[in-house]
Amino acid sequence: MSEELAEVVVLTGAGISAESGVPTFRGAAGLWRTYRPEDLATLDAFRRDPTLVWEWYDWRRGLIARCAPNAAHRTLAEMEQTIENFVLITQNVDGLHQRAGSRHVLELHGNLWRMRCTMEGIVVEDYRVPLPSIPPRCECGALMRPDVVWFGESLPAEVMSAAYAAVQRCRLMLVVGTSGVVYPAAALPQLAHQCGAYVVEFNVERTPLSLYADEVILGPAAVELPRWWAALISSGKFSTAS
Ligand code: BV8
Repeated sequence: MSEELAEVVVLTGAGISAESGVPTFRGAAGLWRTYRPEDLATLDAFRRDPTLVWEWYDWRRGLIARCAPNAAHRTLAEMEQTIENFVLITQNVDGLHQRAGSRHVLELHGNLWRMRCTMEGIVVEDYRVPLPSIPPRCECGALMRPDVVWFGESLPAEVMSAAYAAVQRCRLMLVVGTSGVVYPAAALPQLAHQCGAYVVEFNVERTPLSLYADEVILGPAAVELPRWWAALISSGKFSTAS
Protein backbone atom coordinates (compact mmCIF):
# COMPACT_ATOMS: atom_id res chain seq x y z
CA MET A 1 0.00 0.00 0.00
CA SER A 2 1.43 3.37 -0.97
CA GLU A 3 2.76 5.47 1.93
CA GLU A 4 0.45 8.45 1.41
CA LEU A 5 -2.48 6.27 2.36
CA ALA A 6 -0.79 4.67 5.36
CA GLU A 7 -3.62 5.73 7.68
CA VAL A 8 -7.10 6.62 6.53
CA VAL A 9 -9.79 7.91 8.88
CA VAL A 10 -13.43 8.57 7.98
CA LEU A 11 -15.99 10.59 9.95
CA THR A 12 -19.63 10.14 8.92
CA GLY A 13 -22.80 11.98 9.84
CA ALA A 14 -26.48 11.65 9.12
CA GLY A 15 -26.01 12.65 5.46
CA ILE A 16 -24.44 9.29 4.58
CA SER A 17 -27.72 7.60 5.51
CA ALA A 18 -29.94 10.13 3.70
CA GLU A 19 -30.11 8.08 0.49
CA SER A 20 -31.07 5.04 2.55
CA GLY A 21 -34.19 6.96 3.56
CA VAL A 22 -33.09 7.92 7.08
CA PRO A 23 -34.02 11.58 7.67
CA THR A 24 -31.12 13.86 8.58
CA PHE A 25 -31.27 16.10 11.64
CA ARG A 26 -30.91 19.53 10.07
CA GLY A 27 -31.80 19.19 6.42
CA ALA A 28 -35.07 20.13 4.71
CA ALA A 29 -36.89 17.01 5.90
CA GLY A 30 -34.75 16.83 9.01
CA LEU A 31 -35.77 14.99 12.15
CA TRP A 32 -35.47 18.16 14.16
CA ARG A 33 -38.10 19.80 11.94
CA THR A 34 -40.70 17.64 13.57
CA TYR A 35 -39.16 17.56 17.02
CA ARG A 36 -36.80 20.00 18.77
CA PRO A 37 -33.56 18.42 20.09
CA GLU A 38 -34.01 19.96 23.54
CA ASP A 39 -37.46 18.37 23.71
CA LEU A 40 -36.30 14.85 23.06
CA ALA A 41 -32.56 14.08 22.83
CA THR A 42 -31.69 15.12 26.39
CA LEU A 43 -31.61 13.42 29.80
CA ASP A 44 -33.98 16.08 31.15
CA ALA A 45 -36.53 15.30 28.43
CA PHE A 46 -36.25 11.59 29.26
CA ARG A 47 -36.68 12.20 32.99
CA ARG A 48 -39.64 14.49 32.28
CA ASP A 49 -41.41 12.21 29.83
CA PRO A 50 -39.77 8.82 29.16
CA THR A 51 -42.83 7.69 27.20
CA LEU A 52 -42.58 10.60 24.71
CA VAL A 53 -38.84 10.10 24.25
CA TRP A 54 -39.27 6.35 23.74
CA GLU A 55 -42.13 6.91 21.29
CA TRP A 56 -39.69 9.02 19.21
CA TYR A 57 -37.00 6.36 19.33
CA ASP A 58 -39.48 3.56 18.59
CA TRP A 59 -40.64 5.53 15.55
CA ARG A 60 -37.03 6.05 14.40
CA ARG A 61 -36.17 2.37 14.99
CA GLY A 62 -39.19 1.31 12.92
CA LEU A 63 -38.20 3.68 10.11
CA ILE A 64 -34.52 2.65 10.11
CA ALA A 65 -35.44 -1.07 10.20
CA ARG A 66 -37.10 -0.53 6.78
CA CYS A 67 -33.98 1.20 5.38
CA ALA A 68 -31.00 -0.51 3.80
CA PRO A 69 -27.35 0.56 3.68
CA ASN A 70 -26.48 2.42 0.48
CA ALA A 71 -23.45 2.41 -1.84
CA ALA A 72 -21.61 4.88 0.39
CA HIS A 73 -21.88 2.58 3.42
CA ARG A 74 -20.79 -0.37 1.27
CA THR A 75 -17.80 1.57 -0.08
CA LEU A 76 -16.57 2.24 3.48
CA ALA A 77 -16.95 -1.46 4.31
CA GLU A 78 -14.85 -2.28 1.22
CA MET A 79 -12.25 0.32 2.22
CA GLU A 80 -11.98 -1.31 5.65
CA GLN A 81 -11.21 -4.64 3.95
CA THR A 82 -8.69 -3.04 1.60
CA ILE A 83 -6.76 -0.46 3.63
CA GLU A 84 -4.54 -1.82 6.36
CA ASN A 85 -4.88 1.05 8.85
CA PHE A 86 -8.43 2.23 8.41
CA VAL A 87 -10.63 3.78 11.11
CA LEU A 88 -14.34 4.55 10.69
CA ILE A 89 -15.83 7.06 13.14
CA THR A 90 -19.55 7.78 13.03
CA GLN A 91 -21.94 10.21 14.69
CA ASN A 92 -24.83 8.09 13.48
CA VAL A 93 -26.83 5.83 15.77
CA ASP A 94 -28.64 3.91 12.98
CA GLY A 95 -26.28 0.90 12.74
CA LEU A 96 -26.22 1.04 8.92
CA HIS A 97 -22.40 0.88 8.76
CA GLN A 98 -22.46 -2.47 10.56
CA ARG A 99 -25.29 -3.74 8.33
CA ALA A 100 -23.17 -2.77 5.28
CA GLY A 101 -20.33 -4.96 6.59
CA SER A 102 -18.11 -2.51 8.48
CA ARG A 103 -16.70 -4.51 11.40
CA HIS A 104 -14.94 -1.84 13.47
CA VAL A 105 -17.04 1.28 13.94
CA LEU A 106 -16.28 3.98 16.53
CA GLU A 107 -19.80 5.11 17.48
CA LEU A 108 -19.37 8.55 19.05
CA HIS A 109 -23.07 8.94 19.85
CA GLY A 110 -24.05 5.33 20.59
CA ASN A 111 -26.55 3.16 18.77
CA LEU A 112 -30.36 3.14 18.93
CA TRP A 113 -30.43 -0.68 18.59
CA ARG A 114 -28.95 -0.91 22.08
CA MET A 115 -30.65 0.04 25.34
CA ARG A 116 -29.26 0.47 28.85
CA CYS A 117 -30.76 -0.11 32.31
CA THR A 118 -30.94 3.24 34.12
CA MET A 119 -30.30 1.45 37.42
CA GLU A 120 -27.73 -1.29 36.69
CA GLY A 121 -26.13 0.17 33.55
CA ILE A 122 -26.46 -3.18 31.77
CA VAL A 123 -26.55 -2.73 27.97
CA VAL A 124 -28.59 -5.04 25.72
CA GLU A 125 -29.14 -5.21 21.99
CA ASP A 126 -32.82 -5.12 21.06
CA TYR A 127 -34.03 -5.11 17.45
CA ARG A 128 -37.79 -5.47 18.10
CA VAL A 129 -39.95 -3.05 16.11
CA PRO A 130 -42.25 -1.86 17.42
CA LEU A 131 -41.24 -2.31 21.04
CA PRO A 132 -43.77 -4.47 22.91
CA SER A 133 -44.09 -1.92 25.70
CA ILE A 134 -43.14 1.73 26.02
CA PRO A 135 -41.18 2.74 28.00
CA PRO A 136 -39.27 -0.59 28.11
CA ARG A 137 -38.18 -1.77 31.53
CA CYS A 138 -35.31 -3.91 32.75
CA GLU A 139 -35.99 -7.22 34.51
CA CYS A 140 -34.99 -5.36 37.69
CA GLY A 141 -37.99 -3.08 37.10
CA ALA A 142 -35.99 0.08 36.30
CA LEU A 143 -36.52 2.10 33.13
CA MET A 144 -34.37 1.26 30.13
CA ARG A 145 -32.95 4.19 28.07
CA PRO A 146 -31.64 4.27 24.51
CA ASP A 147 -27.86 3.62 24.54
CA VAL A 148 -27.18 6.91 22.77
CA VAL A 149 -25.38 10.11 23.82
CA TRP A 150 -27.85 12.94 24.44
CA PHE A 151 -27.08 16.65 24.30
CA GLY A 152 -25.28 17.67 27.48
CA GLU A 153 -23.96 14.12 27.98
CA SER A 154 -20.30 13.24 27.59
CA LEU A 155 -19.24 10.98 24.75
CA PRO A 156 -17.84 7.57 25.73
CA ALA A 157 -14.27 8.35 26.86
CA GLU A 158 -12.67 5.28 25.28
CA VAL A 159 -14.36 5.95 21.93
CA MET A 160 -13.32 9.61 21.95
CA SER A 161 -9.71 8.84 22.80
CA ALA A 162 -9.52 6.24 20.02
CA ALA A 163 -11.02 8.77 17.61
CA TYR A 164 -8.59 11.52 18.64
CA ALA A 165 -5.61 9.15 18.32
CA ALA A 166 -6.66 8.00 14.84
CA VAL A 167 -7.32 11.55 13.63
CA GLN A 168 -3.96 12.84 14.88
CA ARG A 169 -1.96 10.18 13.06
CA CYS A 170 -3.91 9.88 9.79
CA ARG A 171 -2.61 10.93 6.37
CA LEU A 172 -6.06 11.14 4.81
CA MET A 173 -9.41 11.98 6.41
CA LEU A 174 -12.77 11.70 4.67
CA VAL A 175 -15.66 13.69 6.17
CA VAL A 176 -18.96 12.38 4.83
CA GLY A 177 -22.44 13.87 5.28
CA THR A 178 -22.08 15.96 8.41
CA SER A 179 -23.18 19.55 9.01
CA GLY A 180 -20.26 20.13 11.37
CA VAL A 181 -22.58 21.60 14.01
CA VAL A 182 -22.36 19.07 16.84
CA TYR A 183 -19.30 19.05 19.08
CA PRO A 184 -16.94 17.55 20.01
CA ALA A 185 -17.33 15.39 16.83
CA ALA A 186 -17.16 18.46 14.60
CA ALA A 187 -13.70 19.30 16.01
CA LEU A 188 -12.17 16.11 14.54
CA PRO A 189 -11.73 17.31 10.92
CA GLN A 190 -10.12 20.53 12.16
CA LEU A 191 -7.70 18.49 14.27
CA ALA A 192 -6.83 16.27 11.30
CA HIS A 193 -6.16 19.36 9.19
CA GLN A 194 -3.98 20.88 11.91
CA CYS A 195 -2.04 17.61 12.14
CA GLY A 196 -1.29 17.76 8.41
CA ALA A 197 -3.82 15.26 7.04
CA TYR A 198 -5.32 15.66 3.59
CA VAL A 199 -9.02 16.22 4.22
CA VAL A 200 -11.76 15.44 1.69
CA GLU A 201 -15.33 16.51 2.48
CA PHE A 202 -18.31 14.80 0.82
CA ASN A 203 -21.57 16.73 1.17
CA VAL A 204 -24.41 18.17 -0.91
CA GLU A 205 -23.48 21.65 0.28
CA ARG A 206 -20.52 23.41 1.87
CA THR A 207 -20.38 23.40 5.67
CA PRO A 208 -18.28 25.07 8.40
CA LEU A 209 -15.95 22.07 8.02
CA SER A 210 -15.23 22.99 4.37
CA LEU A 211 -12.76 25.51 5.80
CA TYR A 212 -10.52 22.58 6.85
CA ALA A 213 -10.97 20.51 3.69
CA ASP A 214 -8.35 20.29 0.94
CA GLU A 215 -11.13 19.07 -1.35
CA VAL A 216 -14.92 19.49 -1.16
CA ILE A 217 -16.82 17.04 -3.35
CA LEU A 218 -20.41 18.23 -3.72
CA GLY A 219 -23.08 15.67 -4.48
CA PRO A 220 -24.90 12.73 -2.87
CA ALA A 221 -22.52 10.54 -0.87
CA ALA A 222 -23.97 7.35 -2.39
CA VAL A 223 -22.82 8.62 -5.81
CA GLU A 224 -19.66 10.58 -5.06
CA LEU A 225 -17.94 8.35 -2.51
CA PRO A 226 -18.04 5.15 -4.64
CA ARG A 227 -16.94 7.23 -7.64
CA TRP A 228 -14.00 8.72 -5.68
CA TRP A 229 -12.94 5.29 -4.40
CA ALA A 230 -13.18 3.67 -7.89
CA ALA A 231 -11.07 6.49 -9.34
CA LEU A 232 -8.45 6.03 -6.61
CA ILE A 233 -8.25 2.29 -7.23
CA SER A 234 -8.02 2.69 -11.04
CA SER A 235 -5.38 5.41 -10.64
CA GLY A 236 -2.99 2.70 -9.47
CA LYS A 237 -1.90 5.05 -6.66
CA PHE A 238 -3.30 2.48 -4.34
CA SER A 239 -3.31 -1.22 -4.96
CA THR A 240 -6.08 -3.20 -3.30
CA ALA A 241 -4.95 -5.75 -0.76
CA SER A 242 -4.30 -9.06 -2.49
C1 BV8 B 1 -20.70 16.87 25.01
C2 BV8 B 1 -27.50 10.94 19.46
C3 BV8 B 1 -19.54 17.35 27.04
C4 BV8 B 1 -28.93 11.05 19.89
C5 BV8 B 1 -26.67 13.16 18.98
C6 BV8 B 1 -18.35 22.46 22.36
C7 BV8 B 1 -17.70 21.40 22.98
C8 BV8 B 1 -18.43 20.40 23.61
C9 BV8 B 1 -19.84 20.43 23.59
C10 BV8 B 1 -20.48 21.48 22.97
C11 BV8 B 1 -19.74 22.48 22.36
N1 BV8 B 1 -20.63 23.37 21.84
C12 BV8 B 1 -21.90 22.95 22.10
C13 BV8 B 1 -21.83 21.81 22.80
C14 BV8 B 1 -23.00 21.08 23.28
C15 BV8 B 1 -23.52 20.07 22.26
C16 BV8 B 1 -23.55 20.58 20.85
O1 BV8 B 1 -22.64 20.31 20.07
N2 BV8 B 1 -24.62 21.28 20.51
C17 BV8 B 1 -24.76 21.77 19.15
C18 BV8 B 1 -26.21 21.56 18.70
C19 BV8 B 1 -24.35 23.23 19.13
N3 BV8 B 1 -22.73 18.87 22.33
C20 BV8 B 1 -23.07 17.94 23.23
O2 BV8 B 1 -23.94 18.11 24.07
C21 BV8 B 1 -22.28 16.65 23.20
N4 BV8 B 1 -21.82 16.36 24.54
O3 BV8 B 1 -20.01 17.62 24.38
O4 BV8 B 1 -20.42 16.51 26.34
C22 BV8 B 1 -20.45 18.37 27.65
C23 BV8 B 1 -21.23 17.97 28.69
C24 BV8 B 1 -22.05 18.93 29.31
C25 BV8 B 1 -22.12 20.24 28.83
C26 BV8 B 1 -21.33 20.62 27.71
C27 BV8 B 1 -20.49 19.66 27.13
C28 BV8 B 1 -23.17 15.49 22.78
C29 BV8 B 1 -23.57 15.61 21.35
C30 BV8 B 1 -24.25 14.31 20.89
C31 BV8 B 1 -25.73 14.55 20.76
N5 BV8 B 1 -26.36 13.34 20.22
N6 BV8 B 1 -27.20 12.02 18.54
C32 BV8 B 1 -29.86 10.70 18.77
O5 BV8 B 1 -29.46 10.66 17.60
O6 BV8 B 1 -31.03 10.44 19.08
S1 BV8 B 1 -26.30 14.40 17.89
C33 BV8 B 1 -27.07 14.21 16.40
O7 BV8 B 1 -26.50 15.24 15.57
C34 BV8 B 1 -26.79 12.93 15.63
O8 BV8 B 1 -25.89 12.03 16.24
C35 BV8 B 1 -26.16 13.49 14.35
O9 BV8 B 1 -25.32 12.61 13.73
C36 BV8 B 1 -25.43 14.62 14.94
C37 BV8 B 1 -24.71 15.58 14.06
O10 BV8 B 1 -25.51 15.90 13.00
P1 BV8 B 1 -25.05 15.41 11.54
O11 BV8 B 1 -24.68 13.97 11.60
O12 BV8 B 1 -24.04 16.33 11.01
O13 BV8 B 1 -26.41 15.51 10.79
P2 BV8 B 1 -27.12 16.84 10.24
O14 BV8 B 1 -28.52 16.49 9.92
O15 BV8 B 1 -26.82 17.99 11.15
O16 BV8 B 1 -26.34 17.15 8.87
C38 BV8 B 1 -26.48 16.26 7.78
C39 BV8 B 1 -25.48 16.70 6.73
O17 BV8 B 1 -25.54 15.79 5.63
C40 BV8 B 1 -25.77 18.09 6.17
O18 BV8 B 1 -24.56 18.80 6.08
C41 BV8 B 1 -26.33 17.80 4.78
O19 BV8 B 1 -25.98 18.81 3.85
C42 BV8 B 1 -25.64 16.52 4.43
N7 BV8 B 1 -26.35 15.66 3.48
C43 BV8 B 1 -27.68 15.49 3.33
N8 BV8 B 1 -27.92 14.57 2.37
C44 BV8 B 1 -26.72 14.15 1.91
C45 BV8 B 1 -25.71 14.84 2.62
N9 BV8 B 1 -24.40 14.63 2.40
C46 BV8 B 1 -24.07 13.73 1.44
N10 BV8 B 1 -24.98 13.03 0.72
C47 BV8 B 1 -26.31 13.22 0.93
N11 BV8 B 1 -27.20 12.53 0.20
